[in-house]
Amino acid sequence: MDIRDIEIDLRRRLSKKRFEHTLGVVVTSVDLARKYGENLEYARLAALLHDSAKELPLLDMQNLVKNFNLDDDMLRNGALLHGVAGMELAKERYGVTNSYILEAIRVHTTGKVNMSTLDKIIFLADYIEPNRDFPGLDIIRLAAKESLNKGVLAGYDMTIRHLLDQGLSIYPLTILGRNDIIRSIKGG
Ligand code: DGI
Ligand code: FE
Ligand code: FE
Repeated sequence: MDIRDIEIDLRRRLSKKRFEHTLGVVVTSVDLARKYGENLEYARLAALLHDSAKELPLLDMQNLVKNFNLDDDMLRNGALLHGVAGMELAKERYGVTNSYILEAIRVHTTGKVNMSTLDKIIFLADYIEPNRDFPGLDIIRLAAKESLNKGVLAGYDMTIRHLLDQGLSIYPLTILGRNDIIRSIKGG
């Protein structure tokens, strides 16, 4: 499916709020791609599809990922699972084959160790897109202007703080991803 048709399909499938968030992530990802030297079309397509599975019932998400060996924490939580499910939907429904793009969709919620530039751009744009507004967001926006890694670190910090405040579990990959970014920043 070409990108215009994907956008039309998503406009129909997603709630207004989620679709507007998606368009915000597209604009912000393209800006970040320009700033940090990533392919603009990859950024556009990954951003457009990053939350494509977010509003599916948990059972549908689980069905999409049935060929993967995922742990129960991931499988029982749509807030985590929609990245992997979104990757599968991008393949099955929208015909995306580029593994660099698919990976950025897969890891956009938790991040991972050794994120690519595109992974970081989608992860960060998801926080700072213009429709987002929560206390502390200005810190992430400022960090994103300084460097991609500093922006991503500020995003991790915000998520982990939020999870702690809400008494929620922290998915281990989130911690490993944050440690890895700190290592990258220290190493230059
Ligand atoms: O899909 P979005 O709302 O645009 O953003 P997202 O994909 O970053 O998802 C945010 C949700 O994911 C939010 O409810 C918190 C949850 N989340 C992110 N990291 C973790 C997490 N939940 C758990 N349990 N553990 C995590 O490490
Ligand atoms: Fe998401
Ligand atoms: Fe999102």
